[in-house]
Amino acid sequence: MQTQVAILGAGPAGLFLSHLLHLQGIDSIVIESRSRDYVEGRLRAGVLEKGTVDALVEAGLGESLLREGLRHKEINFRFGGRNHTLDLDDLSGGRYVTVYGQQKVVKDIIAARMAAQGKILFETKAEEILGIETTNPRVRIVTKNGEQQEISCELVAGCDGFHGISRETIPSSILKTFERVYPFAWLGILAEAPPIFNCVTNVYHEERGFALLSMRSRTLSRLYMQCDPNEKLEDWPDERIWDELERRLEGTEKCTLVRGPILNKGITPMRSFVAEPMSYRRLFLAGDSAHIVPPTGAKGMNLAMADIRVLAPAMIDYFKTGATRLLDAYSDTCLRRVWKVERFSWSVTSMTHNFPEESRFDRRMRSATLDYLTSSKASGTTFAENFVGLPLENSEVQDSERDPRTVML
Ligand code: RFL
Ligand code: PHB
Repeated sequence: MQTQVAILGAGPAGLFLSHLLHLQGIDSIVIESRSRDYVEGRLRAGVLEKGTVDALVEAGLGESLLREGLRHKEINFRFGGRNHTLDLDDLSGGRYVTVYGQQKVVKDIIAARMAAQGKILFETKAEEILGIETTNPRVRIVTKNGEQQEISCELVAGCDGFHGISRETIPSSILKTFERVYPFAWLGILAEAPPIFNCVTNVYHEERGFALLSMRSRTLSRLYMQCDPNEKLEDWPDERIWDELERRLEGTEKCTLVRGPILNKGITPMRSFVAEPMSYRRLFLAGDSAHIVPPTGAKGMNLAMADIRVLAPAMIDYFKTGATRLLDAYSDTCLRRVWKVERFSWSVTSMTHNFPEESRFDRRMRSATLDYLTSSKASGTTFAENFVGLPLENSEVQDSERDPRTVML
């Protein structure tokens, strides 16, 4: 098989890239180890920054998103048993976030690719990327029948998530990784129950820790709470989950959850991770393959989409003009934003989660930080600016500033 761009992974990053390339007449093949049903049903993120929504709409992918997405101009923090609201609209100069499930974004893009006869190879695993230092890289794949094939291409996009194979293709002498694994996980549920607040609510309880109340529609709640990373789902029958969530919500300002059937449960470990550089010769990493943020802050998918908003124009410029300037600057351009978003996600996690071996003083500091956040315009503005989404970085990197490891040829 032959294509211009081989894309590993049909998550939001890989799919959006193949769609944007297609709009400019550039051919790609997406390789995805899972089935279409699995990818479309995978329950994950829900909060889209305005920049992500605008990019999807501009690319003709906004029909359901604009109809069904819930616009949130506020975010709540509940601590000390009381609710406090940040007015994102006011603090960020009229910006907001949109709640729309990641699996819907994935479904919308797959539908658009299928309608355009796009090539997505489901249940096909990328096993190895070969010849990345040559002008003709290849991806070795294995189909669901166990058949081995090669895809020959000009550029490779590594959008295969944290556990993919792309990142390891970068020689270990060049790849640097930065990581922090948190001493807690998130237990998340999707429940057929109307949300009790009409915006995302971060809850902090000094003894019991973090909880998050979000939603997918007016009748579906998406709820999370911090738990021990070694905890097993079997130990969390439905009633125990509701009881624990309610304990984290106790306080003077009453707030009672509506309990309903739990449709889905999962435990997600929490980490911060960055790989540098994000490109090597003809391989370009995007999304979770290059960086992970803890989900507090709701940034993972947005960051993946932001990478693609830099990568797609760079690839298009290369195929249209032969220029490698934007591709060579890709890693540096993305990493400036990545580190700022890593900082935000880490700081919101630290501000709202209990860590082992803390003193009562440490926990009271956390409540004081939240109090400052929700009562100071300066602090609220900083939070809002990050939560609605920082602007994309400019790709105009000077030759002298460019990381020589990322130069394509
Ligand atoms: P994905 O979505 O992981 O897709 C990678 C794809 O690559 C495939 N793959 C391979 N295919 C072929 N060959 C191989 N060798 C392969 N190895 C892997 C995989 O099957 C998969 O389909 O990465 P991508 O596209 O970079 O997208 C990243 C996002 O999925 C992720 O950052 C977000 O879900 C994170 N996240 C959130 N992000 C937000 O922006 N807002 C949120 O509100 C938000 N909430 C969340 C989240 C993630 C969560 N979990 C479960 C980790 C809440 C949670 C609980
Ligand atoms: C979600 O709705 O899934 C969600 C909301 C806010 C977060 C993370 C996830 O910080």
